[in-house]
Amino acid sequence: MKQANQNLFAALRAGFPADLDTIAVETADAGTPALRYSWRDLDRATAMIANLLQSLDIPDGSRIAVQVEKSVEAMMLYLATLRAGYVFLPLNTAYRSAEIEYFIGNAEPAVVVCSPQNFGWVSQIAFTAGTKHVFTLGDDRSGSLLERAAHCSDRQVPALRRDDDLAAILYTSGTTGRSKGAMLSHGNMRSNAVMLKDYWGWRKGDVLIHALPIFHVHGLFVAIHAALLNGSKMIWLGKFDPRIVIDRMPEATVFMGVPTLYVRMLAEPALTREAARNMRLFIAGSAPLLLETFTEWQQRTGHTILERYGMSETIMLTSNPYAADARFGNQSERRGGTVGFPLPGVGLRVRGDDGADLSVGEIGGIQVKGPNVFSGYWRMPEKTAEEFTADGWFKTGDVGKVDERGYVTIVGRSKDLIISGGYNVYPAEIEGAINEMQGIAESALVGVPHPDFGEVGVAVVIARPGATVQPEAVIADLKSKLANFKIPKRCFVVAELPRNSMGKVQKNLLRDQYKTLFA
Ligand code: MCA
Ligand code: AMP
Repeated sequence: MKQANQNLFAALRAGFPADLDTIAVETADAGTPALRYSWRDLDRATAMIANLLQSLDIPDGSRIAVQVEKSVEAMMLYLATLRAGYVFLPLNTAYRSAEIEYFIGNAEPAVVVCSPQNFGWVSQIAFTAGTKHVFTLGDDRSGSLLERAAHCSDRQVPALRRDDDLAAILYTSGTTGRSKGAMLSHGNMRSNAVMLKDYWGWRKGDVLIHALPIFHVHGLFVAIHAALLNGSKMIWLGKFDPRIVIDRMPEATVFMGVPTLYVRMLAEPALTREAARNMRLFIAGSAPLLLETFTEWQQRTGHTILERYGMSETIMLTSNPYAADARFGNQSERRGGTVGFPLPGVGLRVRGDDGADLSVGEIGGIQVKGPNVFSGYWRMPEKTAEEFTADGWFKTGDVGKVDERGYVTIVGRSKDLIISGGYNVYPAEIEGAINEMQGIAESALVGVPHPDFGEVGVAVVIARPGATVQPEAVIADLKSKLANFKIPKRCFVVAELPRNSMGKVQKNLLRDQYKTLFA
C-alpha cells in the first residue's frame, strides 16, 4: 500500500481553501501599501523556492539557516524548506556576528539565507564554515533567493517525509554552555498544530492578526500553522505596532502575542470593547502574563485572554480552555495566573528534587511527554540524556504545581533564565561576555520586574583590584557583541557580591535589592 506523505507542508497545504484565488495574507505596515497574496500565490511561490532548493543538489537532511527580516516571502521560504524536505533553522535578526558564527559552525547548514545588507559578513562566516550556497532575501522582495527562484517551475510534489523525519532545528540556550539545537520533526509539529486547531476552536471565517517575529516557535509555528491548517487569512505586520493591531481588529478574530504586546495595547486609548467586538480569541504566552494585565484586558475589551505555555523543545504543552474542557469538568474556564491544562495528548507531571511524584498543590519540576516533544539536541547526545528522565520524560526546567482541578501554574524556573519581552536571555552567556572584559573580576546578571518587558536583566559587576570600571563601558562593550535584547538595561559596579556559605552568589538577594529599579 502507498504510504501517505507525512510531510508537514502537505498537511498545511490540505488546509488551503478550495478557492485558491481568495486572499491568504495581507500586509499591514505603516507607510507601505498593502500587499495581498492569494492561496495560489503561496502554493506557487513555495513550489518555486522548493524547486530552487532541490536543484542545488544538497544532501537529504540539509539545514537551511535563515536570518532575514520578517516578510511574507520569509514565511514562504520556511514553507518551501518543509516542502522540499530540508530542515529549517531560523535565526533571530538581532543576533550579531559571534552568535551567527556559533550557530552556523554548529549546524553546518548547506544553505544560508541572509538580508542583502548583511551579505558581506554573513557569507564570510558561512563560506568559512563550509556552506556552499548563500542567498539574500530582503523584506521588500529583493535579493538573490527570489531572483533565482523566479526561473524555477511553480509545480512541485512535496518531498516524501515520515513523522520522525527532522523538519526544524531551534536553538535555545541552556543554563551552562552554548546554545543547543532542539530537533523538531514533521510529526512533532503536525500533531501539535492539528490538536491546537481543534482545542482553540478554529472555525471557518477566522482571520489572524500576525504581529510576532517568525524566528521562534510562537510566531513561526503556533500562529502560522494554525492559520494555514484552517485556511484562515492572516493580517501580517512586519513589526508589531499596537495602533495598527487595534485598528485591524474589526476585520479579524484571533490574535496571539507575548505579554509585552498586550501591555503596549493597553496603553492605547483606542483599545475599547467596540474595537475588539469582532474578535473571538486573544492568546498569550512565551512569558508569564501578569494577573493585572489579564484583568485589565478583561475590563477594557470584555475578552478573557487565553494563556498557554510551551517551549522550543515541545511546542505547546498546556493551555487554558477555549471552551469548557470535558476532561476537567464542565466548569472549566480561563484562569489568570495559570497556564491551564495539559493539552490533549500531552502528559505532564510534577517531580521533587529527589524524583518523587508530588501531590496536588505541591511545587516541583515540571516534566512532560507526548508526540510534540522533540527527539533531542542537535549533535549533543549527552545534553539530551541529561534533560530526559530514565523513563522518557523531558525535564522542562520550569517549576510549578497542579491544583485539584487540574490547572497548571508556573511559579518559577530551576534554569537560570530571564524572559524579557518574550525573548530568552541566559545569564551565563552575558556573565561570560562581561567576565572577559578588561578590569572585570566577576559579574552576576539577574532579572528584575519591568513594566514593558515583564522582566529585564541587570548586571552587577566587581572590578579587579586597582581597575576602574565604568558601567556605561560594560553596556557599550556588550552592545558591540550581543543581540540587543540580551543587553542589561542597567549595570552596577559593587565591592562584593552576596554569597552563601558554599561561596555561591545569592542571586535571590540581588533580585530583591534591585526589584524596584523600574517600578
Ligand atoms: C527590544 N528591546 C528589548 C526587547 N525587544 N529589550 C529587552 N527585551 C526585549 N524583548 C530593546 C532593544 O534592544 C532596543 O534597545 C529597543 O528595545 C527598541 O528595539 P526594537 O527592536 O525597536 O523593539 P520593539 O520593536 O519595541 O520590540 C519589542 C517587542 C519584541 C515587540 C516586544 O521584543 C518582540 O517581538 N518580542 C516577541 C518575542 C517572541 O516572539 N517570543 C516568542 C518566543 P536600544 O534602543 O537600547 O538598542 S517562542 C517561546 O518563547 C515559547 C516557545 C512560547 O511559549 O511561545
Ligand atoms: P523558549 O526557550 O524560548 O522555548 O522558552 C520556553 C520557556 O518560556 C519555558 O520553559 C517557560 O519558562 C517560558 N514560558 C512560555 N510560556 C510561558 C507562560 N505562559 N508563562 C510562563 N512562562 C512561559
